[in-house]
Amino acid sequence: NNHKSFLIWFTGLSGSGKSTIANVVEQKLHQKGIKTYTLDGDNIRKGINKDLTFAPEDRTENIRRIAEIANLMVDAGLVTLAAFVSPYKKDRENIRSIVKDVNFVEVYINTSVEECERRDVKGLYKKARAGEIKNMTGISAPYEAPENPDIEIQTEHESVEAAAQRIVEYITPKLSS
Ligand code: GGZ
Repeated sequence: NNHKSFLIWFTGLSGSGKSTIANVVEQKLHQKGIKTYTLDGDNIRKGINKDLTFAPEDRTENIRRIAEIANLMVDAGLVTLAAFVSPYKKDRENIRSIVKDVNFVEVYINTSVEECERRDVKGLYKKARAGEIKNMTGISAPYEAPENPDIEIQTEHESVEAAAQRIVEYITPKLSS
């Protein structure tokens, strides 16, 4: 088990499919005997970052802390996956400077806000439309799409399985180089 470690960073709207795809990537890496860890809203925003809101400056701090934690995990030899909306370009650029550039793979989960709103898995879009949630990305807060992601997934045109397979194929040669 002497592979290189990576940070695979998933960015996209709420409900775009980041965590779903990250989980399948993780299963596929486990099948290859690779140890991974996934950081997401469930284990970060409920714990270490529970003091942070969705205001722009708090999102920036959220992403900064996650990048620092991910950097430690990459140092420890794990293939680390991170699934966060991460809507600001400058915050995502900052991740690259915290984690060494060569160890960073940016995956843009490109699902339209119309489709995310149709899915509305957690009912957040409905609440945002009703004004019960402020700063909802895609509705009342911006999402700055990546211009040059390493991988882009259009979930309206590609299955979860195919997307996950494509990500695994992208990183596999890098694990041993
Ligand atoms: C966006 C929100 C908001 C607002 C709560 N805007 O689909 P989810 O539920 O599980 O993913 C979203 C998650 C976003 O947290 P992140 O830490 O990824 O955001 S950021 O990177 O911008 O800091 C959503 C839920 O939290 N959620 N309110 N206003 N998403």
